[in-house]
Amino acid sequence: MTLNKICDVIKGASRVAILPHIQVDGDCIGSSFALALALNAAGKKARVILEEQIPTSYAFLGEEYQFYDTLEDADNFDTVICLDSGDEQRINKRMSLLASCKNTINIDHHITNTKFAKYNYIDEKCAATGEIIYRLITLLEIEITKEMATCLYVAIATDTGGFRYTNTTANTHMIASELLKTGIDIGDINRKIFETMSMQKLKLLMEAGRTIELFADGKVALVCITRAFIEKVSATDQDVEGLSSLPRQIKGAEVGILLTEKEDEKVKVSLRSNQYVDVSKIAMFFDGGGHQRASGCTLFMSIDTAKQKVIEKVLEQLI
Ligand SMILES: [Mn+2]
Repeated sequence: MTLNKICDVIKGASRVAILPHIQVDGDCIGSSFALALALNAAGKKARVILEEQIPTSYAFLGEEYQFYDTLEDADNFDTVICLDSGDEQRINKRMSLLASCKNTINIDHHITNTKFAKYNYIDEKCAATGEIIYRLITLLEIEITKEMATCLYVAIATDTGGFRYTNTTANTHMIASELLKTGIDIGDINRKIFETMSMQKLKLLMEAGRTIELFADGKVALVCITRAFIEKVSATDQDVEGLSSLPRQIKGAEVGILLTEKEDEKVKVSLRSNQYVDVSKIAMFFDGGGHQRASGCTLFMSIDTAKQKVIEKVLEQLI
């Protein structure tokens, strides 16, 4: 499937639902808002449909969205576009919108994407789905406004860790360069997305420091955040989200693991690696997915059992 074909399908669309994945991150929400702005500028009726609140750090990107639970005209879309979502679980309840829709499109950059839509465009060479959306808007010959550029910049900057991760390419910088030409305020954007944290997040960071454990001569670093602690400090999912890159920052660590107890017997596992361990293999073993350097899965067991199982698998991959 080429991006030109996706472009043709979108040109024929009139009422479009845009679906970012659950556990909203900067890439999926930035890509979704940018595409909605672009399609609406082209005279279509596009709406971003969510299942949960947007993390406060991304709230400045826009308010033009609707919650799935309050949707009344669910059958009214002729096209549904899923963004940055590796599998159906990431679309969750909103998969019902795909069932009743003529044209379904899936645009993503996860190598593990299950191609669950009618039209799938997956480019794993792109650092962010935002890069693909930039190309798509350009192909559609829609002028990229400052507002769209802000959304796309957030998408790309967050998935590349501020253009620091190795997924960043020359093309990533070329796109960023084009976005900057629209006059976006990168100082303000970067402060909002990278240099602002809630008090709850700071408390989580301190807890992470307290619970950290090292394995394999420090090559593996693990942090556990329990439900009880999350409740004690009234932390939200978004407060927990940003902790995943912390353990692998310890000097000597190759793999960093964050275990978050979501509910009793439900543990979210975030895996990150620095140089050579392909953590997507570990995530896929546990029915999760992701990239070589960043992936995740959910285990339905106690946090202690999850810890043992994940450590065992990570140590296997280390050899
Ligand atoms: Mn992404």
